[in-house]
Amino acid sequence: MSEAHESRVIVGSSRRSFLQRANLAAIGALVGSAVPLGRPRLASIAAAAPVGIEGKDGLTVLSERPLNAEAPPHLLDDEVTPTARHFIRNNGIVPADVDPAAWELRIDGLVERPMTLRIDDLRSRFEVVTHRLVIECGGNGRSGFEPPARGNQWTHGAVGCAEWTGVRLADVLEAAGVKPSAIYTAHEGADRHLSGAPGKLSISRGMPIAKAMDPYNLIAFGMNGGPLHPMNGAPLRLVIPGWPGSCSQKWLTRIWLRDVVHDGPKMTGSSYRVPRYPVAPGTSVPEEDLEIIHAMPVKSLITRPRTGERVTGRELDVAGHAWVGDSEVAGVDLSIDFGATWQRAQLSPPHNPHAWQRFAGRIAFPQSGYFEVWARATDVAGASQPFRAAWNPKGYLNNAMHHVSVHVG
Ligand SMILES: Nc1nc2c(c(=O)[nH]1)N[C@H]1C(S)=C(S)[C@@H](COP(=O)(O)O)O[C@H]1N2
Ligand SMILES: [Mo]
Repeated sequence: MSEAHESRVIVGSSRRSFLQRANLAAIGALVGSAVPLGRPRLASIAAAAPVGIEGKDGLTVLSERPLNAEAPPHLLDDEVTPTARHFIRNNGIVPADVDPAAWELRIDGLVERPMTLRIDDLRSRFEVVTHRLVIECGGNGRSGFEPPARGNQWTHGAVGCAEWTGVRLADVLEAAGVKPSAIYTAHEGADRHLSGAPGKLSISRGMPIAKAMDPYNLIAFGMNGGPLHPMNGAPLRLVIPGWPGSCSQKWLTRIWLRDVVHDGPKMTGSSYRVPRYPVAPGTSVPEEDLEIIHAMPVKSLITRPRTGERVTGRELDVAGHAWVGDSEVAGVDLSIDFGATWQRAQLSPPHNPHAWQRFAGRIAFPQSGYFEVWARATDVAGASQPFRAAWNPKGYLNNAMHHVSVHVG
């Protein structure tokens, strides 16, 4: 897919706009009341008054209501994704006037000891830990599918690896006492449905108990040493690395344990579900033939150089990150001849399980001219990124190889 891929609205803290001048707590209300805008309209607004989001910098806005924004690859070069560059994926109306001291999380359903916890209770009753964890939207890369799938047309940037601070979900579930009959979690947050209907959830997803007990899942109240950004779920969220970002409920208010596969909004139908068998592009697949996405596939992103760059001399340093659902990346290879030959890049181990891994390589070009640098990650089980990912009706799991183009000489 082309990096030039349209210049949508760029948001930056250096630019002034009504959202930037607005009080943070009021952003949700403002975003919620914004009129739905199509892309042509966004473009014209960009010329007049660029949309800004306080505390975010350089993100490309895909939609304003709900607010969805991603980072271009070259802004994701940091090993720890700065809060300002972590993508935003909202389904509903962001809660306004959030009071962290009064925030309550309810743990109920099939537990021995249902409980309501404030953030202070989480801090005092459980061990507080900090991990670097990848959150990737299940629809990241959707814009690369043909025929196109409906939904946010994410390119490559609906992914980030921030440093999250909180308590282990597993510790809290153990304290509540998971009953043997529980098989699935169900998550609820305080954002309202876009329709504004009271009590209607915009999204409520869950996961099997085995995944819920992953010691790296966090109930997080901190991000990169500070509080959560309001758009990333302040004051409290789940971080469930390795699985579709939708499992990581923001503005978390409730974890409900169930004896059935959770059937909340965005768990059923075509949401976060893919065909059980290979289908031809454009096929309409019956709902009963779709299955819930679990771990995300192996993937990598070239964050240096920025695509389109001019290379002086014949050598180029290439760098980026690689990650994979519940496993580890074993190698990253680079190609400048469209996959005819590959050279191995250096790959760092993850800082902790579920963190992305840095790769770096030096390319020597045989001559001047136009080149594409392609990257391909392979996980420890031997699965590699494909040139093209299997088409599916909602455009999930696009882990096709990323590339940047460069002009040498
Ligand atoms: N309450 C709530 N939680 C949510 C969402 C949402 O709309 N509401 N979006 C989900 C989806 S689809 C993704 S990919 C991640 C994105 O997290 P981020 O916005 O912090 O990047 O949040 C998830 N948690
Ligand atoms: Mo998502």
